[in-house]
Amino acid sequence: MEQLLQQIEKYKQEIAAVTHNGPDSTEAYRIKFLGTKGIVKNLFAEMKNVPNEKKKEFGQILNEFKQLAEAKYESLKKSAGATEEAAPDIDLSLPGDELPLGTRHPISLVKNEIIHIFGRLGFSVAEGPEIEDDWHNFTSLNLPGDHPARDMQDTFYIHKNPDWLLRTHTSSVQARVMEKQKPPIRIICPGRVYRNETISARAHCFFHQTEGLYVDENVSFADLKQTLYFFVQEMFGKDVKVRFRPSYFPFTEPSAEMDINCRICGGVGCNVCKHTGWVEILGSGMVHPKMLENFNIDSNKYTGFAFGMGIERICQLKYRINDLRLYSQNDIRFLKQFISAV
Ligand code: 2NL
Repeated sequence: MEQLLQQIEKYKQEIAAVTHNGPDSTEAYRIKFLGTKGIVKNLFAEMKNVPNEKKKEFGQILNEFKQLAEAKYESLKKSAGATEEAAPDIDLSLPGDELPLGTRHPISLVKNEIIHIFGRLGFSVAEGPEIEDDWHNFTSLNLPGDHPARDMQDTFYIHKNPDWLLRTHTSSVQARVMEKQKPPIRIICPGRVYRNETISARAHCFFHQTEGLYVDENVSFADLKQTLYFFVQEMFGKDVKVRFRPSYFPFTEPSAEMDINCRICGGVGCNVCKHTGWVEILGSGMVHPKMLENFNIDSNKYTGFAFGMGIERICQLKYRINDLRLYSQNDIRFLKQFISAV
């Protein structure tokens, strides 16, 4: 009996020292301890040699030992599973899957370029909400109630509250800046605007604009011309020719539109320049004094110029995109052409 107990203690130490070493060694362990001719079976066979009065005590010890041997076997099997999970059947030395990288949208490319060019002239970027109220989109900008730009046909109004609308231009952002900030003000306002138009190659219910505003002491029409001339030279190249034509905008006086010589046909005549050799790219003017006063800016002390341009139009001239619908159709064949543009 004493000998048997010593033997069991040795087996216990042996079991404790066994570690997981692959499926073969787990099976060897099972055969050695739990097999039909294994240690546990043999120890139970020794029961017949144990004196009757010790049988109960020995039986308990044997049962505990059997449980210990079985528990070890279960834990060896478990660690086998864990090892398999940790080492999935893949070859880590193979090259990875290629991730298809997106491209920047041409509108974003041109917008970023505009921001960069005006940034070098000290203009910062201002942004505002796309859902506006009547005051910021129209009234404060000198657009009287009967002005055609306020026409129901052009403006998307919000049903629940007709004082709210989708901004029709980004001038509303400038209005918000003038409300809060005193001159000097030198900002550009790029963003999406909405008009109730039938969608075609030449019109869309939303498009993008960049407007600009410079208000300070002694800002002149000469500053306006030179700023915009610098802009188109940077955008289209030093050889660009410009032309200013008198025009009308409700927020500026005097007002002018700026044309550049057609980048598509070089002046020979095409349908982008309507065979004139000139393409209109922006509207501009000196900020109407009445508007400065709307924002409590002293129009005797301060003057300013402002301008607005459609980003789609600049894009059309730069990348020869002649259908506005392409910008919002998300056709991958169109978008991936801009993969190398930054
Ligand atoms: C165009 C013409 C223009 C402005 C926008 C403006 C804004 C403020 C004050 C004065 Cl807050 N003017 N904006 C001025 C002249 C022309 O846009 O053809 N846009 C696409």
